[in-house]
Amino acid sequence: MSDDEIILSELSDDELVQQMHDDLYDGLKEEIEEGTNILLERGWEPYKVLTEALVEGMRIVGEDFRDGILFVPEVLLSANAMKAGMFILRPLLAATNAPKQGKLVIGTVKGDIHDIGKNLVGMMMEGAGFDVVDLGINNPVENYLNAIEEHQPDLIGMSALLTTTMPYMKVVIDTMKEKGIRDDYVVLVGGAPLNEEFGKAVGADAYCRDAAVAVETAKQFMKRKHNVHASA
Ligand code: B12
Repeated sequence: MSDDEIILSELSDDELVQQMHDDLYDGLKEEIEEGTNILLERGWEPYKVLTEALVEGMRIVGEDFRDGILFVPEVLLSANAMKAGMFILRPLLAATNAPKQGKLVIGTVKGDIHDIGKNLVGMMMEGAGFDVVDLGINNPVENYLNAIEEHQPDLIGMSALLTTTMPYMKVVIDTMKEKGIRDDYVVLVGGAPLNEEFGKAVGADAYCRDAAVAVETAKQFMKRKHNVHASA
């Protein structure tokens, strides 16, 4: 072992989180797994590990990708490392014994293969007591319609990370309108290039900035739904 090799378990919490940002940047999957486990062993809440070590690391990757410092192959490695960390956290986030809330069908829209944010929303929703049907990436409108028919969800979630794919959300919502089923479901949309205004423009019920907001918003809609049923 060389003198300058870093032993993750010997770092302080702050140093370790910093190191994990670097390791995520360098796409080092095993180091991310190890760092995630160390923070958990030190008593960190899974959500804190997720946001402070992983999501923040990916934010930095995103900046350098945007600025042309990192390229697709490198970002793919970062994404794989991030997913390895998320894989460890997923069962912990899901094991909260939250009361059953409802069902969500979620997918990334057609033409778009970004799935980290969608997966994260799915994980957090599971943790909050929702059943989650994950349609994966690159979903044409038919996939959403088939899933609606098969799973009878309460909520539909659509994710898009590209300015070129986000308009497809309107295609899905408009098709639901044409079929007369739009108002039977709560439609949530999200993804880095979206905003509140866009959510309104495509006819979604809500745009959610991040997974935590998605959970809160979904819960509120479920509460409203129950109240409507109770007073009907
Ligand atoms: C990782 C990444 C990739 C990876 C994806 C790996 C994977 N499995 O997902 C790879 C390398 C494959 C990739 C490819 C490309 N990418 Co890319 N990618 C990114 C990057 C760096 C990070 C995205 C990410 O995972 N963020 C972390 C997660 C946690 O955040 P999030 O996705 O925003 O999700 C949160 C919220 O938005 C919200 N949310 C998300 N979805 C949903 C859904 C619902 C229902 C709700 C309620 C909430 C919600 O909650 C999430 C959790 O808090 C972004 C940079 C950025 N700023 O976003 C670029 C970025 C999105 N990519 C970009 C580009 C251009 C591309 C490519 C076209 C590059 C190329 N030349 O090939 C391809 C497109 C491929 C395709 N057809 O989809 C651009 C898009 C620019 C634009 N204006 O459209 C960005 C912004 C980078 C940049 N600035 O240039 N990319």
